[in-house]
Amino acid sequence: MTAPEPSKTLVELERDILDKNNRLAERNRGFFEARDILALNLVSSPGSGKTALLERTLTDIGGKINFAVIEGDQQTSRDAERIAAAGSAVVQINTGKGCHLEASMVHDAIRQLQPEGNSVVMIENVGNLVCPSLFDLGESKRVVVISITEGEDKPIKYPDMFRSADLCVINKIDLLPYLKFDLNALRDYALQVNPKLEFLEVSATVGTGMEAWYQWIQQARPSA
Ligand SMILES: Nc1nc2c(ncn2[C@@H]2O[C@H](COP(=O)(O)OP(=O)(O)OP(=O)(O)O)[C@@H](O)[C@H]2O)c(=O)[nH]1
Ligand SMILES: [Mg+2]
Ligand SMILES: [Zn+2]
Repeated sequence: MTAPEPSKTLVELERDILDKNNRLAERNRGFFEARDILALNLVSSPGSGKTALLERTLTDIGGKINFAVIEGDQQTSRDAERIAAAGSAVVQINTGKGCHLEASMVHDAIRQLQPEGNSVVMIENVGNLVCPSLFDLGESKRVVVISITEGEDKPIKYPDMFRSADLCVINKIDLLPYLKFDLNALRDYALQVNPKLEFLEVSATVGTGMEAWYQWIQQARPSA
């Protein structure tokens, strides 16, 4: 017996999903652009310190810049609770079995958050170095966070994520004395897949390098 002919191949189904996502992403982008909002999509493997980076950012410059945060995780509101404690408006999205945010989810979150004109919307994606790279959320810029406990070779193992990012934030540099980690090798690997990638080195918990991150945010804002 032969299997029934599927009406669409997997590749076609995947293309349909991505096409639909791209259309919705453009709507989100239009919303952000019309209001001079800087929207950042923070992507990384689990535990690189995305929420820690956001917490410190909100504490340090939340008084100067209007922030709104969208938190993506498979389960729990733990990150949203941390962000709320740091004083920002936040919406938590739980993706359940899903392993990335999609433009439609961000669209719903924007409706709830109603971010003000000229604000900065931080979208913390689900910790996953693979498929978040495929899904445009309508962000202005994509920021890949890598912590130095993950190894230098991640950019060449997960090239799509580093290729699609505008900025690479290297986090946990306070741990450099305890690890065998070659910062130059990480940069070289990342530049192999994306010669235009920018880099910042920070420690979200100690605070090292955060000033440069704040300057990068300021310069990326449409009003800058
Ligand atoms: N030493 C050190 N630890 C850090 C730093 N940033 C974050 N951490 C720790 O790393 C762990 C994970 O941090 P989170 O901010 O939860 O990471 P995340 O990327 O938001 O994690 P997911 O949302 O689960 O993907 C926590 O124990 C943090 O305290 C840093 O700069 N230095
Ligand atoms: Mg987090
Ligand atoms: Zn996924």
